[in-house]
Amino acid sequence: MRHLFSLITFSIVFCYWAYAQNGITPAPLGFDVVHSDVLQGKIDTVIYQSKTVETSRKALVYTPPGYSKERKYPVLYLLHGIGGDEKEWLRGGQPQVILDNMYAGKKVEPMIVVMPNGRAMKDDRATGNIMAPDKVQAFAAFEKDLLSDLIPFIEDTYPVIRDREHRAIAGLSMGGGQSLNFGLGNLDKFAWVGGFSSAPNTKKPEELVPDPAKAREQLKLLWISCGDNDRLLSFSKRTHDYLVTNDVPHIYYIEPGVHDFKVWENGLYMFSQLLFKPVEQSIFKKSE
Ligand code: FER
Repeated sequence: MRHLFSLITFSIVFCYWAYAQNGITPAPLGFDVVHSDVLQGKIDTVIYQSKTVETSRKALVYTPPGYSKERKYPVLYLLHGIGGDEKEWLRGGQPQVILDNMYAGKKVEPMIVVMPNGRAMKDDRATGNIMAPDKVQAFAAFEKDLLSDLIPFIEDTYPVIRDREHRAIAGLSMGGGQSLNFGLGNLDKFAWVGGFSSAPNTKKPEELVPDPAKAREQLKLLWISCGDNDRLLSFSKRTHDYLVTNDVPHIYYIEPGVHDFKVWENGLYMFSQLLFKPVEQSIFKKSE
């Protein structure tokens, strides 16, 4: 009996450990709370010239604790939702605190995180009717601003590694749709792609991934997460279904929740831990 008990305990602990090694355990309590003994990264506001929008534009850049110009870093582009701007993640989601805590726990590869304004138009504020067609269209126009203006600016300004395997894109809601559209649409630019609660701007699966074999070969990680009570869940689900049918490895992570920062903070916590390191292929099995 004692042996049986030990065996069961061992099995539970081992399974948890094995699961944890894959970096896909949900965020623990306190992950988004400032701890006084944890070193902090730094947030800069940068201004870049956009040929696409024909104006200067703002973005926020988080550099990790211990950041040094003598090193070269991979970059995560982290995008906001329809009611937000470059400050939305900071206002609602504490990404700098989440990342600081993960660095302290050695859970994450040192990386630069860029939070742009994804509404690529001259007046890019989230004011007035945020659903107005020109404002919604500006989220699509951001693809060109990102690829032709912002990424070159970041790569000329910060010590970054300039290849697809060191570039990730993820976002929440409209930003999740953008990340899937731009990431999967530009596999020569991004090897790591994540959509948290992706919005109706997400392209139809067959447009998103017209060449499953190419996606299979090129992607390091494709992450799709959503709250189970999010009214936008169908946009993640239809993408997941197509990826399963077409045998494209990805993580589909549905958690209890709605369309809010609880899900997006957890998405950032789980996704960012997997970035820029070898991906254990067994993590894909869980989501199919
Ligand atoms: C819509 C519903 C939601 C839509 C966009 C959203 C463009 C975006 C939500 C968000 O970013 O939080 O019909 O159409």
